[in-house]
Amino acid sequence: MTASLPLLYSFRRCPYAMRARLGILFAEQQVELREIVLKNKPPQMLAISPKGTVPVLQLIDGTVVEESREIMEWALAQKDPQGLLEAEVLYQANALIDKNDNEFKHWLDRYKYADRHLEMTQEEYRLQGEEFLQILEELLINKPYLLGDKVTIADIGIMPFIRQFAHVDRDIFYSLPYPNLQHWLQNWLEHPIFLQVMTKFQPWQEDDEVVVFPS
Ligand SMILES: N[C@@H](CCC(=O)N[C@@H](CS)C(=O)NCC(=O)O)C(=O)O
Repeated sequence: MTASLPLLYSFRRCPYAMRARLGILFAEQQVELREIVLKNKPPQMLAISPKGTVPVLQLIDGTVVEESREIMEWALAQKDPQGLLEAEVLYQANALIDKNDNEFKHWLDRYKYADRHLEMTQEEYRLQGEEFLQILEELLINKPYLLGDKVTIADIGIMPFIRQFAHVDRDIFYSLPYPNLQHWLQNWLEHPIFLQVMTKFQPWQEDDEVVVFPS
């Protein structure tokens, strides 16, 4: 049987899966979506991607794309009406996403789960994470998006992680001296594409009807 749409294993609250879904929506692509539960991953997903992380995308030709950045890039390579992958800023966008994934995420996890990482206090973890927030704040001075007047892959690749950082303690986040970043995040949280990205789906079961995303 030939699959008619690429198949995306996803988890609503995972920031990596959010960036993949953002990429798919900005690229005006459609996928078959299977919502998973991390504690009970479907064997069908593990069979194509034994490393067991979401998101995982299986293309119609069977190719498996199992890194969120590659899923965004695959989607936008199909169609990129808003120019998120525009060459001019791509190097800078990738450097920012690298910093997010390789440095900020480390501090974000510790800030969020400080009770599991007792080497430093939660405030110390937050302050480490804030070094990245300061970089973003500077970039956003007089600009609606991280790299200028237009949305790029950096915005959609990083936004879910800043959301997660903010949601550890919203009162603290919105009291910090990052007005441009707070405004940027707020705009994303209200963005129609982000709202669509956060649509709730029941966890997939084998006999379920196909869920097409976006529908
Ligand atoms: N480098 C991967 C990381 C994905 C990742 O770590 N996803 C988390 C959920 S947010 C996961 O699936 N963790 C496996 C688990 O908790 O069992 C990517 O960019 O796609």
